[in-house]
Parts: sequence; structure tokens; C-alpha cells
Amino acid sequence: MVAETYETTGAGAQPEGDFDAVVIGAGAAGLYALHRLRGLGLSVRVFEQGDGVGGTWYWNRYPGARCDVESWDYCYSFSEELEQEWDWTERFPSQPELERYFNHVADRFDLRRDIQFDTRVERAGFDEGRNRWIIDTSGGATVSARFLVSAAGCLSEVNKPVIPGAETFAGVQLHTARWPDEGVDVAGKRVGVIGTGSSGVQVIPQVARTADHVYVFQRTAQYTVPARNRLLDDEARQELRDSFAERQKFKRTTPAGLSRPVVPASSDLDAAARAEILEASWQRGGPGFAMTIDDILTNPESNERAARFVRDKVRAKVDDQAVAEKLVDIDFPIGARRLIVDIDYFETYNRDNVTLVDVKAAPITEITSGGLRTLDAHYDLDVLVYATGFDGMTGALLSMDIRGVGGLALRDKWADGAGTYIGLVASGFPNLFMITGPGSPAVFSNVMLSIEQHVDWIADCLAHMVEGGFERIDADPEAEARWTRLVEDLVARSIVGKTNSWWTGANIPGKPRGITMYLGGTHNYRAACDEVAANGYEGFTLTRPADPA
Ligand code: N01
Repeated sequence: MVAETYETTGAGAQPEGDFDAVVIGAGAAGLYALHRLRGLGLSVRVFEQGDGVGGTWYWNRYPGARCDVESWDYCYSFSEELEQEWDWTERFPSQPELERYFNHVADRFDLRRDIQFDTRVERAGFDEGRNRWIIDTSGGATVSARFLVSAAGCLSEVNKPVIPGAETFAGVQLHTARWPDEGVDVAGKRVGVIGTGSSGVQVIPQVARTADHVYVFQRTAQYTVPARNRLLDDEARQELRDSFAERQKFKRTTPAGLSRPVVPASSDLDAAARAEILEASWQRGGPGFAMTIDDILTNPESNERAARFVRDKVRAKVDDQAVAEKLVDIDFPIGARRLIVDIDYFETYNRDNVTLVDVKAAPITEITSGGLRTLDAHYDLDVLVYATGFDGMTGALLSMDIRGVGGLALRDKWADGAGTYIGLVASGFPNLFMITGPGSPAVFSNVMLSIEQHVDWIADCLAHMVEGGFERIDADPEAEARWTRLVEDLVARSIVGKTNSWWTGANIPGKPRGITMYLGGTHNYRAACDEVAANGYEGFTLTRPADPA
């Protein structure tokens, strides 16, 4: 039967498969969702646009790609056996190691048989007559599912700015998040890199090792702190194994979902004590730097002291002080953008084959067949790397045409901002769940722990529906409005986002501005979600087949 409010564009009007649940994406979230939902006895199909598992760690295979959450936290915790048998080799895991890990998980839990690779979900429309989603895929097939779960990721839709003349470039152009599996040989080549966010800061030192010359096109200087990555030895791994249960329990009580979080020092300190704490944090390395003292993110003076500390460190690392001044010309508080964690980034500017180009002073005007032109110069290039990031939080969801009750498009619902209820559902889109969606802590947390919490909540909700004979769940608009206000209030009270970045949507022309992540801490978020469930799915309307529409 064809939907009353939705017409498929797939090869046939009749669904080619009926599932209890369809999951979009086979990254960390999709894999765990498949495992949990299959465990409920549901029939599940995962559609994945790549030809392998791992999501972020499948796509971002540029040299230097590495996670800035420590390996012992950036992993699943649902299976102690999995944890006990896997050996992390480094403090901060690299892309190849993470890709191996997700492949291991897919094999260990026999997940591949329910994943259809090389297949994108293009459209999904809710059939109100049958309370099912009708889903069109890139392969032309149309399937239906009672439940639709987006595990499409919050940093997966690539942002590649349109620069005049790009199509004329004779060399190789590529985005860090679409780096080819076989790699790119930059030896002896002139390489341009646009962007100095986390991706740019990781890839630049790597390409500089073999390229003839690297031109870094920096528009916004950024705070970046050393990773102090290190190898883990057998003793460290044994200690992690032995502490598994305790760490899993503890990280669920912390704001960022980390088992060894930075515990902020009280701000009641004199200048010397502050400097000592900042120095200790700098030497420890990792992204906790802006959390080291409890007022850095709330008190502008304290924030400026921490920012000055970083700027002075950069000046000490970079030989050419004119270059150093460009690298520290930062006009926003530390922590207002995601803090970058680097390995040898600033040291790279001491190489003869690296040039920093300030494209805030002289913006990029065009790409030519032979390179890139700014207002005041032309740079001859063989390879042009876009380290220009993502359309975060909503990009992947809105790249699909998702239509809810009355044919309402999610794009239209979110035209002025992405409102959700508890970050997991959008009112008017029944039986659709989002993992790391807007209004959830998403990447403002240890995303692996957040993913598990989202999936567990969704799975418990579906089990409740199956047991209770419900076939439709939708959030009440008032509950959604209340949650969205809470998310906005938390953002308003914080220094976080007090500048333009992907966090605020400012990197995408026309995108509504505002942070759509829940900043109240994963422990509080978990409690809020649990309370909704404990109160009989408060804020939702659940419907049985016999109930009037
Ligand atoms: O992207 P970004 P990213 N002309 O948006 C520049 C996660 N991540 O891929 O700031 C010139 O941060 C742009 O300049 P500006 C992590 O959450 C994690 O680096 O807009 N420049 C900026 O410098 C991170 O926050 C890891 O002025 C242009 C850069 O491109 C998120 O992903 C590693 C431009 C984009 O920076 C995104 O990081 C990698 C233009 N037209 C990513 N357009 C780790 O775990 C854009 N830019 C370590």
C-alpha cells in the first residue's frame, strides 16, 4: 500500500523488504544499534554509504588522523569480553587502529550480514496509514520499517566551500574526510591546505614531511595544545583491564563521560599557583586544558590568563616571530571553539618547506589551473587539500529528504533551528530516532559513551513499545519546546560557542545559528532521559493500533 501522505520515488511503489527497524549508517552508532536491536529479536537492516564499517574512522583516513579522546574511553563498554580481548597501542588511537577496532566489532558480533554497503538512504517518508517508514535507497530499492534510527553521524556531511575556478584546477583536489584508501603521494609536490581546524592541524605536519612545499591557508588562528601521545605498554593495558568495571561505572557519573577526567582546580588561586597548574596540564597534554581551573570557561580574566599561557607557548615554539604572531592572533576566548590537540603542529612552521598564508588579511579569491590566488599573491600548487570540516549536527540528517506527519520535511521543520525532545526525537516524525542528534551532548562528550546511552535508551523504548503493543511514538510539541529552551539556556550561560565555528553552524552559509548540543553534562543528560522513561515516556504520545489516530 502506498503511503497516504508520501509517495516513493524508488524503483517500485511496493517496498522490497519490510523490517522492524532500519538503521542509517554503520559507524560506531549504527553498529551498536544493530547489535542491540537485533538482541531484542527485531529484524534490522543497516544502510551504509561507504563500503566498510567505522563511519568517521572509515572516511577520515588522511595522514595524521587520530582521535583526541583517550583509547581506553573511546571504545564500547557494553561488552567486557570485547574490552578484555582488545589491545590499544596508544594513548590517543590513530585512524588505522580505530578502523581495525570497528571491523573487529563487526566480525565479533556477526554484524555484517545485516549491513548493506554502498547504499545511501535518499528519502524516508512516514506512512501514517500503516505507521511505517517508507525508505528509498540510492540503489533504487524501497523498503519499509516500523522504526527508523539515524546513526548518520554529527560530523559526517562534508563542508567543501565553493571557490571560483575550482573546476579548472589541473592538480589533485581532495577533502580530508574523503581521503582515498590508497593514499595520496605528496612527495616532491607543492601542497596547499585550506583550513586549520582539528583536521588541518593533524594533516599539515604529516604532508610537510615529504612535500616539496606546503602552503597553509589560515583564515582563523586557533588554540591548540599538545597531545603528548604515547605508546601503552603491557602494564598499562593490564591496569586498564583490571579497572574495567570501576571505570565504566565512574565515567557514567562525569560531565564529559570520561573515566579519567581532568578534575578542575578551585579558582581560589594566586597567579603563581595558576601558572603552575596550567603548566602541569600543558605537560600532561590532551583536550582537558580549558577545564584545568574551574573558572576558565566562565571568568573572562581567568580565560584570558589561560589563553595568554597558550599564546606564549606558541611564541616559544615558533622560530620566526612574525609567523608566531599570525598563529596566535586569536580573537575569541579559549574554549569557545573546540580546543585542538596536536602533535608537532607549531614546530612544523620551523621547517623551510612550510609557509603560513594569512587568508584573513588577504582572502582567497580563486582557484586557477595552476594553484590558488589570494588578494595579494598566486600560489603554484600540485595538490589542494580542503581541511574545511563538516556541516555539523544536522548536515547528514538534512542531506536526506525525511518527511513526517502530513508530509512535513525535516528541512522545513528545522529551517529556523533544530528542535528536538531529549535530543533523540523530533515531534511530528513518529518512530524516528536520532543517535547523537541535535539537543543531545553529541560530540560535546565522550561520543562513544553518548552513543551507547542513546542506543540503550532507544532499545529500551522499542522493547517497551513491543511489549505494550504500541506501534507509534511521537514527541509532544510542548515537551520538545521545553527541551529546546533548556538546551538554549545552557548555551547562553556558557562561554562555549562565543565565536563563529561549526559548533554554531556559522561555517555553513544560510544555516541557522546556534549551538544545538546539550551542554549540561552527560551525567545530567542520562538522568533526564532515564526520568522520561521512568515516568512512562513522559512527553511522548504512544499509540496502539486500535487507538484512534
Ligand atoms: O573542521 P573545522 P575540522 N576559506 O570546521 C577553514 C572533529 N575532529 O574538520 O575557522 C578559508 O574545525 C576554517 O576557517 P574558519 C572535531 O570535533 C576531531 O578541522 O572558518 N578557510 C577552519 O580553519 C572538530 O572540531 C578530530 O575561518 C576555510 C577549517 O577550514 C571537527 O571535527 C580530528 C574556508 C575548518 O575547521 C571539525 O574539525 C578532526 C574558506 N572558504 C576533526 N572554509 C580529532 O579527534 C573553511 N575554512 C582530533
